[in-house]
Amino acid sequence: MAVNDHVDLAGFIEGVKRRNPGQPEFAQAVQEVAEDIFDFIQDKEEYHRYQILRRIAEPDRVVSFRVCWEDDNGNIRVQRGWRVQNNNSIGPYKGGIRFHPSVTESVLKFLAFEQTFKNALTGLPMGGGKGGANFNPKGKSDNEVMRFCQSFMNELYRYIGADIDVPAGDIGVGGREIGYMFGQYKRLTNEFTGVLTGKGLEYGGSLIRTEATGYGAVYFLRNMLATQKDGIEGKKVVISGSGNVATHAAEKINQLGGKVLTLSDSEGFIYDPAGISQEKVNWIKELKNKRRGRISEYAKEFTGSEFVSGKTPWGVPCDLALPCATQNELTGDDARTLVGNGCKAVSEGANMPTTLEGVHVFKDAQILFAPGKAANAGGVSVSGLEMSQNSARISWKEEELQRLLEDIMAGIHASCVEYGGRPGSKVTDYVRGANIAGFKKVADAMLAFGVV
Ligand code: NDP
Ligand code: 2IT
Repeated sequence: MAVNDHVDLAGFIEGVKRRNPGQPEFAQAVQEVAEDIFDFIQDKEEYHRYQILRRIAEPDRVVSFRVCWEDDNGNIRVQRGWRVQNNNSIGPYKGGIRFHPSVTESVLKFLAFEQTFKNALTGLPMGGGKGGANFNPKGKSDNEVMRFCQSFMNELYRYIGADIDVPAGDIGVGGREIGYMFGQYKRLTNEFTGVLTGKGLEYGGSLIRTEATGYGAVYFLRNMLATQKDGIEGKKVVISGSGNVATHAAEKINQLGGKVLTLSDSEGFIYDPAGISQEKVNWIKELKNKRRGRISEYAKEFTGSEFVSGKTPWGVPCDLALPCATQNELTGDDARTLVGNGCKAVSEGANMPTTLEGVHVFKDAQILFAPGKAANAGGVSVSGLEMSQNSARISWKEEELQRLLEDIMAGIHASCVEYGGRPGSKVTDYVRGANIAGFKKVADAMLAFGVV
């Protein structure tokens, strides 16, 4: 067989697995995209000839480095850090940094791959990247987190820059960590540029960046429901996670008249039949961001609620579901339970929270299902707007940013509808729509560059 003969989908996935041994998350993310792209490019010879999907699924580079730091007891600790620069065809690499003990090269490669399509969907000029370390910030003092962030940046600074690669937050990386990393970058380079997003408002951050991912996921949900002449008001909503994305999704659901029944963390979920009101969401933000506590404490604070240890919330009957914690937190069985309980729509606040089997269950049931690369793009969109503000050395007003965020989410929804039609399906296939619309933009830029 000549090297560039077309392989079928199974052969392609087989090759991805063979070239990336022990990287199941990466293979899963590529498969989810390839299932739609193979069909789309069937009659498009150029995409085959130039091996576009094969090239997008091979990161431009993966940098891995040692991160040493000293804990409060004087012990020397050694972690591993990475930056995956997946594709910069439509703009500088852009994507978050994750600090969590579960971080591996596979996880960051899947996230950087997904980010490439997500960023293309926003319509802003951003390529795809992701980074992180297998560092566990839980239980660490402020000083330990600071020393870790500084040591991480001592190596990362060589690979990033406002026009090269612009990291931001993700799991375990919020305003505090971005502050420490930006401070170290500035010290090392003697440069004040928009090299990170999610910065504090005092030093170049953008209004509504903190809220944008959770709010955006709910705007996307609202757009999907509107296609069925439905809305969020009066709906019962199940949300997982209790971090940045989950709490702001809960906040927006409350503002739009829905009732949030659950939130969770890695130890279990809380169920509050009275609804997790805005006042309660504020209490959780304080618990998580200031006291760095656990979600189980909620059940002790609010009578009538309960904490269910070691379980995810998908068994609680609901109209709408927003997985906002982490990858593969919603299995095929969970998806069948949700569908069986009459759930009408799912909007992924997290990246790849639904397993491939779960995605197929939602597609087959023809419920409204928004994949993370479309639904959670609000965060990186406002990051893109933060980059523009930094370049122009101005700060836009909140109203303007809110309007832009809603517009961008509506634009992504429209792109998914444009490319997500499926014969015999009564609803848009948002997975297919997002994959094809994101792919097309990056692929066409790559064709323009020739073979590089
Ligand atoms: P946070 O660190 O603020 O919160 C993460 C939440 O998810 C916590 O409640 C955490 O619980 C839970 N969680 C993390 N890992 C696991 C796990 N292995 N099993 C069960 N629960 C877990 O992160 P974010 O809210 O920022 O991120 C949540 C998701 O949203 C991620 O998938 C992220 O990639 C995605 N995302 C984030 C964006 C952003 O702007 N921040 C943008 C787009 C997507 P615990 O405290 O117990 O670890
Ligand atoms: O997954 C994501 O889109 C993020 N963690 C946000 C990335 C960013 O650059 O704001």
